[in-house]
Amino acid sequence: MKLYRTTNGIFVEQQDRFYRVPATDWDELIRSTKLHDRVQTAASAIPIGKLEVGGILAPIVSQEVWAAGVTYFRSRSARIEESKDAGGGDFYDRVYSAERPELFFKATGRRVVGPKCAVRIRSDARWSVPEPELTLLINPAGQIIGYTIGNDMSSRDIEGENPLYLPQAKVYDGSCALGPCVLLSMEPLDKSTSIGLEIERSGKKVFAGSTTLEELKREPKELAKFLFRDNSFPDGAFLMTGTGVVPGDEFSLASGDVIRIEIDGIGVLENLVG
Ligand code: DO4
Ligand code: MG
Repeated sequence: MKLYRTTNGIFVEQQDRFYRVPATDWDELIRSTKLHDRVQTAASAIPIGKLEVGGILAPIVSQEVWAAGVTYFRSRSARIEESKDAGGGDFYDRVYSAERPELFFKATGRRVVGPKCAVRIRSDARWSVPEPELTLLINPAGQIIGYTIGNDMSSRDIEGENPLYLPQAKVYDGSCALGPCVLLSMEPLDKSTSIGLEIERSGKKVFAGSTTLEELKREPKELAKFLFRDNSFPDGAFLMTGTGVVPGDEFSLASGDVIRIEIDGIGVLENLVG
């Protein structure tokens, strides 16, 4: 079942049919210990026409967004390379194999954009990339209740200059996109699940790459456990699980680019660079 937050209310999609979920408050629904039952009941009523669904919004209101880093070998290698002049390479190598993962604060709902909306590149960055990431939705009890698609927009030159600049490279207005829906499931996704990224410029594909969850070094459950250690989330939280797709060092995003991220079983998250 896929849960959508839209301009016309909350809806669930099951087997290509849409149903209205009788809830008006997104946070209340996400906090609910009966979430799956409530949504399942909604999906056994009469389906509605697709047009009634309205415009799709990012699936977030009061949830914080956090992110894990250096969880794929490709990310480790890219960070070592970008920070070699700053002496940061060793940190990335060490965190890749340490028991404690890298977890950082990424965004509040206000900084997140939904499908088809514009993500931003920083005005003081010269080297910007999207990071396509499987993103967990975790309830206040620390249980993974679903999955969405996330784009962890990043300023690689700022991050590479000094690892202490990470919050500035990662957290700014329009630095995160989530959506289009939450695939509700308490079960882990199959390791063969693929995460694809495509970037289009003036109608031409300028980058395409993909990975699978097989390449993710850490278990989503383990990442969620670390996030909730001595940290509470009364409205639940999103946790981006890191990127395994990094465009080559010559590539930087430009205004007008279209970013398309596809994850098997969830859908496609498409955003324009503003
Ligand atoms: O350590 C810097 C950020 C890493 C990250 O965002 C990723 O690996 O996805
Ligand atoms: Mg990332």
